[in-house]
Amino acid sequence: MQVDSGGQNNHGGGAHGVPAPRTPEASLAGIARVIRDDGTADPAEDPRLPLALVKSLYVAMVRTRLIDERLVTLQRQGRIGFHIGSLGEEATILASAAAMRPQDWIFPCYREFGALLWRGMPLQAYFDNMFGNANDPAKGRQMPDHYTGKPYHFGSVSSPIGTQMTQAVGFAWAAKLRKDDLVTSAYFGEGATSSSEFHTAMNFAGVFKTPTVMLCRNNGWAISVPSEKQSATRTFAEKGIAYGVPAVRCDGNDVLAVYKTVRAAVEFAAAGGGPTLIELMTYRLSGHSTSDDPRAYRAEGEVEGWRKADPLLRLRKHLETLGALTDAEDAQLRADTDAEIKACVEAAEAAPKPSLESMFEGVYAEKPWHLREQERECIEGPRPKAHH
Ligand SMILES: Cc1ncc(C[n+]2csc(CCOP(=O)(O)OP(=O)(O)O)c2C)c(N)n1
Repeated sequence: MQVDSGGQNNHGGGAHGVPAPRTPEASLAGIARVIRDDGTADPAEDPRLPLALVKSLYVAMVRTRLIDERLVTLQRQGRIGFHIGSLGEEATILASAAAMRPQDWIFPCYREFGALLWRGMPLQAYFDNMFGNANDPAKGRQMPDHYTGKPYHFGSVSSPIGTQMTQAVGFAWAAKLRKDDLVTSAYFGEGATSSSEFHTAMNFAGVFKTPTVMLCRNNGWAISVPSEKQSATRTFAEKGIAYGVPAVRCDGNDVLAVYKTVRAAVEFAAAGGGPTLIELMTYRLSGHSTSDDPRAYRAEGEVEGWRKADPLLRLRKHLETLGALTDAEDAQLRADTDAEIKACVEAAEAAPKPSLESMFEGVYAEKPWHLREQERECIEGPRPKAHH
């Protein structure tokens, strides 16, 4: 795989510093895609996935979208503290997760709950995490959306930008040394390519040829920093060249193109070829998180343009051209998903809070004396002051 490093910068703008025309047309020009504007698949590019897989990707993307919307409402109502979602980026996340093999490990950024659900985490467990209740797999010790999924071969979300990249590369190196048939992937935004972890991970991956797929979701923004101000390179993919890592750019709103590109990188890694850097061109339709108001720094017109390139609309149109989805089926899917979400919210809200004792569990096999003392004071209150 080779990256086309010529031509325009990340969002079709000119030289560094020149305002970019931040439209889907400019961003996606000349980039590998499969689903054409009329909804049909380009026969020369079509990976010819089984229809059942394509439909299950649509179901998962709709589910992810509806969960996202519900969580924003819950946060606005003060029922959860925070949410960071994937509105507009569902194809980058679901299709790449689907392209990984079951034994492969995924190291998430923080927008990839859809990948965790794809891997089989029950929706209830995710909502338990969002409410931080006693059933939360992370035991209510983390912010919402800081999930963990060891049974699903899914690393824990780490807040510091970029840490998952070195984790993914280190894990892959260990697998390679042990001769395990295992590939890892790391998700990150284009802003994270400015972190030292990116450079450490890429250098290590390039030198040791680790079986790693580096998934850069170029969604146009790193909170309020536009992608064209993030780097002086014309693409983020071309950063791979400096590390001897093959790189490719792909239409991130085209579910079939993402699957095809990631699957090729997984097979390349599994065959001993080493890492690949994939720049998935997409757009963050929402704010950075529920703590952000993007109206303070970006034009609403820009967002409107990208709404028309919504990956869900594109996949729906594709399924319609195949005669594989009717309006009634789509409405039923949404109604069923809404009911599933509602039941999970009710159960998560009704569940007890984590116990005070649970704060002292899970680190030591045998609690040291000072922890036991702190636990007692925490639960019984401070000891009365000694009288001298
Ligand atoms: C080391 C570190 N620096 C800064 C932050 C604050 N921060 C959280 S998200 C973010 C932007 C990340 O943007 P990008 O990597 O493009 O990912 P996106 O959110 O767009 O998916 C920043 C600066 C952090 N979490 N960690």
